Amino acid sequence: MSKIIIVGHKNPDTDSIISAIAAQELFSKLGFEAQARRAGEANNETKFILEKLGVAMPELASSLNDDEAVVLVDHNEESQSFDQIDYTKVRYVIDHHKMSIKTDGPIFCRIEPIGSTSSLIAKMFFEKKIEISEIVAQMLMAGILSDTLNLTSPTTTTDDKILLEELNAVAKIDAENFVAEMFKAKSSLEGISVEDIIRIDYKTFEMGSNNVGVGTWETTMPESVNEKKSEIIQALINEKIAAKLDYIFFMVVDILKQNCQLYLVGEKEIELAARVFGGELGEQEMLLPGVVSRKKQIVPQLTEALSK
Ligand SMILES: [Mn+2]
Repeated sequence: MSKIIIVGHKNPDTDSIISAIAAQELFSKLGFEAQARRAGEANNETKFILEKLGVAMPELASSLNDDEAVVLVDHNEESQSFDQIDYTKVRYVIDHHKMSIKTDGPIFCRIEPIGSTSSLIAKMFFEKKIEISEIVAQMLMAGILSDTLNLTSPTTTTDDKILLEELNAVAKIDAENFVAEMFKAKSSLEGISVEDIIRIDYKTFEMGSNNVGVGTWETTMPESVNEKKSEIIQALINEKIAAKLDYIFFMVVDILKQNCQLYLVGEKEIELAARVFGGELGEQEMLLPGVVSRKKQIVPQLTEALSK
């Protein structure tokens, strides 16, 4: 039997790393030789969770051997996969983003509009009646709480809430306390450069004929990021030029106040944001009350406007 490599997206967030580790347990218990990998440096929140639970960070994904097949978690867009991936080796996709994969033959595919990929992995454990270890149950709870911003993001579904309760029957954690510690770690700028702030949760998208970069920084302390705003804008401009992007945006998401300051690096971005979101314009930024989700509240709206 071939070996399977399970990997999330580049610039991995907590959900991307945790769903890979949990899927490793799932596929191992289903009889596969499975290994979780990561497609980049983990963020401070993910490092905090794995350290707290005593779980090793997966190794970086690298070139695939001939006998290795791939399970993609938390993404399916080729531009978001690790650089050395060979898409002909993808056998399974488990994801909660829009489908953009094209394959030569049939593959297994589980995509649902649900709050996190961790929720989907939990669902698969329960559906297949496979026992979840306490530590994986704890990790999956962290993955759900992280990706749904403690069940406040508009991406949150009833399933996510039910799955959290089912998981906690095994995990037995104080979720409120845990999530407060997670968000504190997520908001920490310790050891984080301006380039890191942009890169840590950054994705590029094809919107019509445009290449668009959208970075996010979720925080309970937006002031600490705003202090570096001019440096961040300059770094975004550099990235826009280096990656030959048509537009670049950056969201500073206030997890507690549930809003987003959308940084706007130039006239093009200001014009587009005014047209699409129509929020209150400040100095190279727009305040968007109630907006916290790139996937649901930013990317579809920009894509629609740029596809006309
Ligand atoms: Mn996710």
